[in-house]
Amino acid sequence: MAKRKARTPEEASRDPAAIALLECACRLDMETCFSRADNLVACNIGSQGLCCKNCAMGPCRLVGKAERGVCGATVSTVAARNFARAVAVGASAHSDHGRGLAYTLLEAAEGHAPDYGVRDPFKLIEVAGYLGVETEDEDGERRPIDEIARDVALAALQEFGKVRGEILNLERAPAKRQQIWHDLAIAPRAVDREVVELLHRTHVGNDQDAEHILDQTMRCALGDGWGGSMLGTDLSDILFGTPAPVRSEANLGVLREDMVNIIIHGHEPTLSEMIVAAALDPELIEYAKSKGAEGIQLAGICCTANETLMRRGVPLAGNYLQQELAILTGAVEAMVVDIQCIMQGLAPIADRFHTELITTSPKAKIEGATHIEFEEHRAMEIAKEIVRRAVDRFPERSETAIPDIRNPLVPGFSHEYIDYALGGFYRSSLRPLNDAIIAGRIRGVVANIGCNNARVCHDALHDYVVTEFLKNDVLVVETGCGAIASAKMGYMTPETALQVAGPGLREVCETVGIPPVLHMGSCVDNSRILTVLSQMATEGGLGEDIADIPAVGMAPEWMSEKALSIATYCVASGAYVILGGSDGPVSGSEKVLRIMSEGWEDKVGGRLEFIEDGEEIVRRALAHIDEKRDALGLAEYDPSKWGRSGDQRMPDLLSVPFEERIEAIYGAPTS
Ligand code: SF4
Ligand code: MSK
Repeated sequence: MAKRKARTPEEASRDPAAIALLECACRLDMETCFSRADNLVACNIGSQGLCCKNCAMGPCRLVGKAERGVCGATVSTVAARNFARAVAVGASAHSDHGRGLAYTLLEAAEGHAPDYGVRDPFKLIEVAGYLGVETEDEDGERRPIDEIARDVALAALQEFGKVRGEILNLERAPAKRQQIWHDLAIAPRAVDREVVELLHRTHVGNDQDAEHILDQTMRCALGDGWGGSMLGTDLSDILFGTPAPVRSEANLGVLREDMVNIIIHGHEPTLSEMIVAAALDPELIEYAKSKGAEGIQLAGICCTANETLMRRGVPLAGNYLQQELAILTGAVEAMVVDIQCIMQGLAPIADRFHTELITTSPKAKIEGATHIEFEEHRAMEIAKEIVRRAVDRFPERSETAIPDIRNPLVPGFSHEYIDYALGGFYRSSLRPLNDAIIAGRIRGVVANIGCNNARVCHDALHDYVVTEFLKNDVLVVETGCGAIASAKMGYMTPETALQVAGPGLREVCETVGIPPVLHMGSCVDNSRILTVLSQMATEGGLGEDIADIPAVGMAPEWMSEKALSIATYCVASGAYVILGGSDGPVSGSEKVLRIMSEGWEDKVGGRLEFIEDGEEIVRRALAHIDEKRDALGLAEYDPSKWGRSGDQRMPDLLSVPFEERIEAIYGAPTS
């Protein structure tokens, strides 16, 4: 098997905690995804989207003189179909997550899941409005919350398979955007229907026009963004609370030598919320003490981490490429996983330590792991059982290698909180953000999202592009593993603005007291970014559509099919999106690359590009932001106009310990 030269730890990651553990892996002669990426050279044909295995006459590899498959399918058809299938899978993953939350809300509202309830009734009422659920009875009295919750859950479930009509949340987009979708006939009807139709179209002998396949790909992805994912976010907020700033820490140094460490990993907040509660149970803490530990420490990986961080302040152990490394610390008693982005490589590594790998979802078992299936109606009982099992492992722990590396952060920027931060309770609005962009204090907005990829130096592209955008007065909003990368860099505290941000962005961050990089949540929470962009477009002064705003979306280290779905729904919503780290999955077809860039720009105002190099990503993103500013008739970006109004107390705050700094900015913590 072809191999490439093994990278040194410093070449494989730019995160010092990851580097320390990669050195540890070398010493212990343990395989990780980093070494597997070195040992396994990616298939050059598949990586360009040129291999079709949609029927048993293939696989057909369209390279060299082979311009058509056995059935006659062309390079562009094959590349478009491969991309479409990936988007269908990504959209399914997000949307099935959203559907799961609708069932949890239904069970809770009907009294079958006593450990859950409506945590945010205001959000429930708001979402009821979007889904056409009455919140008052015939006499104008507020209906009981559980009744509204049940009807909201049922209305949400309808969105997946309704017989007629369109996804209701589309009406949350600017009017101009809705018109574009309708004119092009790409407004999604029901989430499941668009996925099924897209897969159907890619069957052998069906849709064989790349542009036509990609139109349905946009429709399917829109069903994810404005359907499944948006419902996932809304229903999570209803069940577990709408995020607001909390304080926490990020990186593997959050693991504790003297405590039982439990890592929660995956995507759904349903079980992890219960584990957070179970870990605070005095009886279980006493039980941990009886085994020689000081207590129980939870930490998260991937988007389960982001969900519990945003609402409960549970610290981040790390992002996607750190899951195996967490176990390598030797300090993890249990890694509890649910769905998505969970490496099968965890099982052999857990086997070498005392760590119990516990799968919990009926949708995701891993050979070699303990499976404790999660059931909503006895959620807390199961969560306690899992915590107890972790505690039982503590006495088996031997040598540990926890890197003493962690950074403070303030996450929790739901779109509701951003409104509040900018305008206060009485006039919450995005007006100050629009005004700052119009004036040129903020040059534009970048949404930096998405994964890590073992073939790209871990966190290096995230860190590079975010640093450059901050220096250039670009406000950065983040979700997913990109957000975790910035958290580990220390970019998510308000005082970061003083050290890194350009002069205009710094003024805004000082005035409002926000970090220059806003953590907006998990992968499904990219729907929060759609909401912010829609609000910015309707607020006034920045055009009338998402396509008019000086904003760019990017996933510089993407790897998952979900990232392709996110990218596609953002483009179909009018955004310019860059996927980094490689030439992209359709690089074998010039025609498909053109359809996704110029073609989509003509149709929907957004474009998708694949750019390997960080400097080029930044250059094109800034050029796009400046072009949009110009088209809006805004002042040319000129940083020399800003930066003379700094709050002199802020530098002083930098000299006091983190806890006191945060308290000075956000007030005393609530228990
Ligand atoms: Fe080959 Fe056509 Fe079958 Fe694809 S669908 S494997 S191109 S014969
Ligand atoms: S977890 S999809 S690696 S962002 Fe949402 Fe991270 Fe990408 Fe998974």
